[in-house]
Amino acid sequence: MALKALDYDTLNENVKKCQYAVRGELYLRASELQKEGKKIIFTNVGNPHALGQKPLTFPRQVVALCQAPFLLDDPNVGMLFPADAIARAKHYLSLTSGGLGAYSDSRGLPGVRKEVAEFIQRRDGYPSDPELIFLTDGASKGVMQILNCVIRGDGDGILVPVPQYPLYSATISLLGGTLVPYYLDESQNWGLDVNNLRQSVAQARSQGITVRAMVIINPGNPTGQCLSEANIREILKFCYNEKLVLLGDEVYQQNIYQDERPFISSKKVLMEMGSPFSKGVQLVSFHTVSKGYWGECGQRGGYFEMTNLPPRVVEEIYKVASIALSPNVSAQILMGLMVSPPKPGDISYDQFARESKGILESLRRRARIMTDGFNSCKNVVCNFTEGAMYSFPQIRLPPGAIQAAKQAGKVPDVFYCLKLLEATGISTVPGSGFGQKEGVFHLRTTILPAEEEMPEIMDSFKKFNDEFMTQYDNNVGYSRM
Ligand code: DCS
Repeated sequence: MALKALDYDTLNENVKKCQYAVRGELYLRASELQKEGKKIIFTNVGNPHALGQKPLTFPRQVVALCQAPFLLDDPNVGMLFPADAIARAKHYLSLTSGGLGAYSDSRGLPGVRKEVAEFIQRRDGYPSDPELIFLTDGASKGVMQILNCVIRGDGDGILVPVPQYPLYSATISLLGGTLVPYYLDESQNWGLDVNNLRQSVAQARSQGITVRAMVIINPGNPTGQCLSEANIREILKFCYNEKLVLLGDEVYQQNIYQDERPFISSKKVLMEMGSPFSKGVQLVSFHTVSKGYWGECGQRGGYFEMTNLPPRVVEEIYKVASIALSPNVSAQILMGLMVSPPKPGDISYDQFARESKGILESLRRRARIMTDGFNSCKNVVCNFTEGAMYSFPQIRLPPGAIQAAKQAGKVPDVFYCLKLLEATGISTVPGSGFGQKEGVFHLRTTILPAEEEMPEIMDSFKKFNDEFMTQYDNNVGYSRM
């Protein structure tokens, strides 16, 4: 039969190559099982509200009023909404060009971009220019826009940490670029060794690849490590020497569960380094409303800030953003609220502080419960989740299990995760979806299930795992560390 214009055989090859494990085979099987009536715990996506996290009250009040501005004219509005929420809704509506139903500028509302710049300035202690901040539909769209501007073809390489969040590998495939991996060191709590970077770049160059940019994810997904200031400085120096644009994915900056290394932004470290670095290194930093104690994934709000990009490049990025007309306006308002939340003395401050603190403290406890739970299991080792929303235990698979996976036509960690899903309803993502060293196996789970359900989930994991290990155990030839 003749091929259709758009048949699988005629599909863009880059689309076929692109893989996105977070919604891959495991997720599809979990959805099937759910339809069959099995209780599934979806820990495959960092989607806090889907696992029961309640939205923060104040921002939703403001957005609700912006969505339904006629409520502002209702004489009873003050009985349902606090005065500061009413005032903020009026403020944001005044920044729009016709409320939430009107497109904004393609870079986002100037008033919100100004609030983002003020936030960055307060956070880092260095000036930030609203003209260099673009609001986006989630951080994902920003990352895609910037990679689109960097990648000219398969001769262009992007340094990406392995393990990594597959937004990067998938987008690089889609855009026809080349992913240049650098490995994080599991035995050093997923630390980043600049010597590995040098080796990766040298190897890529020997294959004729022009390495153009480097991605860091801080705190890390799926690995959960928080970079030290010294490490970020080394990375920035490396980018300066090698002429690389640094893409700083900082979407988990609020999600920190240790006190030794508080979050420090790449922008702040760069500014502190002074000349020639502060004027020389090109940096694009990303943030979102999807993470932190907000967890507003479905709202799709994000921004990126550009440092040391020439005005003509910024103009071109604006042009490309303009093709999509406008980022989602209600999420721009949420972003405005995230960067300028209620302040001490405001009517809504106490409630806002109580809610956000409650979520963060619980996440910190959950990070601990998960890591300890995994480390109590047979043949499982797990670094502590210092930040972000994930636990990434290594599963040391016995040869019998690797053999059984082969027979089933599955990658070993996919085999393990499928068995886990069937036995317990826990839906995870196999480590192979993020990249890992050859012959080493992991899984990723979020730390997001409700705290009161955690002990039961970890018990059921342990029961499954220990039985699995006993079933396949013959005490020799384990997958290596
Ligand atoms: N960057 C990182 C490191 C992420 O983990 C995510 C989402 C994003 C960017 C994009 O988020 P938004 O587009 O929503 O701003 N993390 C996915 C994940 O691993 N699980 O859930 C979503």
